[in-house]
Amino acid sequence: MSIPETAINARPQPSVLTRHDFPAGFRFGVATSSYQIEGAAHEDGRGPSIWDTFCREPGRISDGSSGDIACDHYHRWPEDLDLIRSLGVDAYRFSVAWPRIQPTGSGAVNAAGLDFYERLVDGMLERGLSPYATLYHWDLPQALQDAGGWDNRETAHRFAEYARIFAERLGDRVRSYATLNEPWCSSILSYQIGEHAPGLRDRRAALSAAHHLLLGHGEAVLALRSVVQQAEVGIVLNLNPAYPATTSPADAAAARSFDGEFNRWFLEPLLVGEYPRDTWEAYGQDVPDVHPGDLQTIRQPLDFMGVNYYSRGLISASGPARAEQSEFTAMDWEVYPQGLTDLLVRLKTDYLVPPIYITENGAAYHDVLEGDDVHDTARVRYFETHLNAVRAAADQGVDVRGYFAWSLMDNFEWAHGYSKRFGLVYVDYGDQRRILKDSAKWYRSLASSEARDD
Ligand code: IFM
Repeated sequence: MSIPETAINARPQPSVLTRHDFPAGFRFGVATSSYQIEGAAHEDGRGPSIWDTFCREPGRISDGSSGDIACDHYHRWPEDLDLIRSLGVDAYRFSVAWPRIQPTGSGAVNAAGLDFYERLVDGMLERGLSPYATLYHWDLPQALQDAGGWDNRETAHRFAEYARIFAERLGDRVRSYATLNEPWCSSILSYQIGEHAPGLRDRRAALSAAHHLLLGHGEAVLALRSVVQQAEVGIVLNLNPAYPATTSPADAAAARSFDGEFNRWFLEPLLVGEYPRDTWEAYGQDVPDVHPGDLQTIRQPLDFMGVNYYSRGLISASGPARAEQSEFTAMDWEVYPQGLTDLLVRLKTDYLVPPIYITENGAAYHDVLEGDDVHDTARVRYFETHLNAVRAAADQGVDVRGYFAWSLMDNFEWAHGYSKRFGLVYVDYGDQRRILKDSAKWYRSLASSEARDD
């Protein structure tokens, strides 16, 4: 869809949404992840991760880059926390790099790694920001990959051990823990589709990885709760609601099958304690080796469910379809805010779902830096329409507690390198300057609006 010239030239407008449009106590935040922003890949005892390895393999990353330097957040974190504070938000969702804490994924702990996250968390608390920690956002220690990665059941146990180590040090200051970010990506996208590290194309290995990720989640929940009595523990899923492209029964069946593989394969073990039967049968010989007791371990009571929403799946019997009349982002993802309302209402209707946080939502666009400005009108509209979608779900009784914009700043977008910009804040990778886009100013006007007092 083309955007009118007048909209392109418009100057930043404050948000018409305010905190009063959301439930009492609703939290606004921004999100990032370790490998995407930290850089300092070889400093202070950090061990190599699967992404360090993957980035060095020719052809894996579209611009040939890596997270070696990224946004240099490892060194610039005080300014970055000041920046977050200046946006008026309540909370910061960050992730912890496992190879900084345990360089080989097991055994010896690297004190300098824990020290870094302690400084970071203390810095948040000093600025009045609540830390929302994610323990695994894809940077698996390479040594564990060498032993089979998530295809190896042992990795689940190692993950729980690492979660315990982190909580023993930071548990007096970090209350909110998400175990995993988007296990669909770290299993299917990484072991079956081959687009993410370790870049395999093996469905059996992918389903085994997904099972061990979920098992690691369950074991980590137990470990976290045993260390931090007040812990609020959850998991973050990327959910992609599926819509049939037409009213034909064949498209409806295809959409149901997509939903099984993408959404229910993760939701149901976590919330029901079973894999979805239709999808299990469709996977045939490739299903994972589930040991007695695994599903009980996986189905831990959760304090929250993190939902990452970007777009919907429009599905036909012959594969993904495209709604040509729609607007698409620079990722070629359809802008479809109604999907977020539908998804949230469905989670409430179909499952005994815990309170929900939107842990990621945002869009990449082709931003243009003009002096000290980026007039990212389309991104402002994306945030506004999706926040309205969250509000609509809350009005329908969904217990949604907060919203984290993805992302605080432009960063390393995995296989796309630095070619896709998701930030509220523009990063000039030449000199690491941070420049507020119009969307950051818009979000600030919302987050800085007067809080509800009921
Ligand atoms: O950048 C990623 C993030 O790491 C996980 N969720 C989706 C984002 C955009 O692709």
